[in-house]
Amino acid sequence: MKASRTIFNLLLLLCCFFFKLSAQETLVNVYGRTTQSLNGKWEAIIDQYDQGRKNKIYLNKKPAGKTDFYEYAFDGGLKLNVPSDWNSQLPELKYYEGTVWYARHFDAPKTHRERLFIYFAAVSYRCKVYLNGKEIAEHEGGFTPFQVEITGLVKPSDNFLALEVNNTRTADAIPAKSFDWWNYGGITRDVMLVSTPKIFIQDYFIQLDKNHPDQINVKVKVVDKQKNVAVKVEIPELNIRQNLVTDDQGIASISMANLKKIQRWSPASPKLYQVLVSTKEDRAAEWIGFRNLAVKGTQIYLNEEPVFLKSISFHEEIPQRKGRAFSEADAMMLLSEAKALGCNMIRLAHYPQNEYTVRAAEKMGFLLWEETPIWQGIDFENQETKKKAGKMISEMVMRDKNRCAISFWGMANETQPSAARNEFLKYLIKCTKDIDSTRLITAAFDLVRFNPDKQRFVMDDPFINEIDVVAINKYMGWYHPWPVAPKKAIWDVASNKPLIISEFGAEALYGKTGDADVASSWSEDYQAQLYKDNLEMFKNIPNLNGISPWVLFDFRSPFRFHPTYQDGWNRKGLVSDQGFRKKAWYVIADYYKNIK
Ligand code: GCB
Repeated sequence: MKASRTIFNLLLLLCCFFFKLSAQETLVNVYGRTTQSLNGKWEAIIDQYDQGRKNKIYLNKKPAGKTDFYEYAFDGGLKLNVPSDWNSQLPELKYYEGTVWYARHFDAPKTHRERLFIYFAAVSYRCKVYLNGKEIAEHEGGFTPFQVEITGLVKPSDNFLALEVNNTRTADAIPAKSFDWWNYGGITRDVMLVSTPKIFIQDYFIQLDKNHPDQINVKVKVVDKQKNVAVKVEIPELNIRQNLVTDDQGIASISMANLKKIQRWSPASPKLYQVLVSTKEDRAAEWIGFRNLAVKGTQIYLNEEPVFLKSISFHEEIPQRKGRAFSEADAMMLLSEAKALGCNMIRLAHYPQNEYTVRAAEKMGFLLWEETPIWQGIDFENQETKKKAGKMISEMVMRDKNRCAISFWGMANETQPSAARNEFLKYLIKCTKDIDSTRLITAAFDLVRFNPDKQRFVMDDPFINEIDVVAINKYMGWYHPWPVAPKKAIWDVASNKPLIISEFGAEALYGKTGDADVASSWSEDYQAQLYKDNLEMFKNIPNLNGISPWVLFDFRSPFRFHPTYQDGWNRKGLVSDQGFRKKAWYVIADYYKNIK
């Protein structure tokens, strides 16, 4: 036993040596595992000129003799909260874009569990991870999780973990050089140690069959392609207990048909079932909902009923704190305001938000649209960027594929037609469908224009043929003057598919009153009138399946220069940065209450 353990550790060490730079496939449902939090106060060094790596500050050397010295020390310096962005923690860091080093010590006492991982729920934007003086992983992408195995690298006590985190905007990144939200940097989500047995449950995908409302499909994957592993799947409330065995890919799957008593999840009744997946040594427990979602013609159906999507968007930001949202309490703050508005859906803009938000939204009965930051300005010609985008979308889909609330995978926001764009987005659809082919694929476009000859809004983008639901961002009355009265604004856009208005709105400074005309831009009255006008126009969109006003809360954005009305904020919120509801909030609340 002891010898095999030593060989195993040696092999792992070798693997770590050869593959040291790539983070590994993440465990599904990390919050349902045996974990130890590494959140808290971390030591930090601001490295504006990127000198830390050259000076090997991750070695954390201490001077030995009296004449010995190092030009750095983590102890006794700056401390930053993890999780949190750095920008909101220190006035000097508000606009900071560059490198910050984070470090902490931790103990990893031996448990009966054999393998140990460090899991990062998100680090923005790129980072290198060093453990006990060695670089062990790197990751790019600020909104998806990654993990690295540290079995064999870790000591029982006093391990030194350092992260080199950098949030410099670059043309090849995702998002790219500029984007309409704050470029928060830092270890913005949970960090934890995850311990598992040697052979553990890596992943599972459990959901209702797309076409059969009485069939649950289960696919479980154990690590390292271990075959002949006995896997048990239980859903006690449905009296389901299935014993499976893994094949030579380490996969065990089953379709359980004729299940008569499944109560399906819906926004009105967000029923979740406890699901237990176990092997002899490992066990993952969680709550999963079952529902059917489909498109027929121009209509979206939820559990065979037509559904109108009463959606809203928000960024992963707590406006009052001027920082990233990162906790369950934060998720509740954002979601309860959406609930009060009467929404049944949330477009999580413009990147995968933390798992607390996704899971709480599911419990509260929100359908979800999730997307990666393929926002305006992505370099579609760059093959490296394309690879990164594929990895990013795979990380998102891997993490959230068991959440029945997720209804739409968003491929992109406001992209312009080109051969390179089409190829890039088709690749993203493929990456998505390779993991999950059951959700509806969508993308938000802004190309809709008014054709004066036809007296109609039209759109030409052949890419809409690749997706299930077409989403349109259109700022009538704000960025675009009305070509005709709202009542006469007829739409002939993607007329053979379901259409969602995925953004519309106007900026208003809370408390600014004025007439509801152009002269009163920035006023709550103007914003409210613009909402009424748009709602009027929406009556003329025959294939309309839902709307998602932009946006629930005012949010921080370097795009917004007006000193009086914006002051570094995008003021399109229905709720102000201080949490006050603007007049337009009531227009939408009323619409959502009364729409059939
Ligand atoms: C858009 C973008 C969104 C912006 C918004 C605006 O079309 O999708 O990210 O924040 O417009 O306020 O201009």
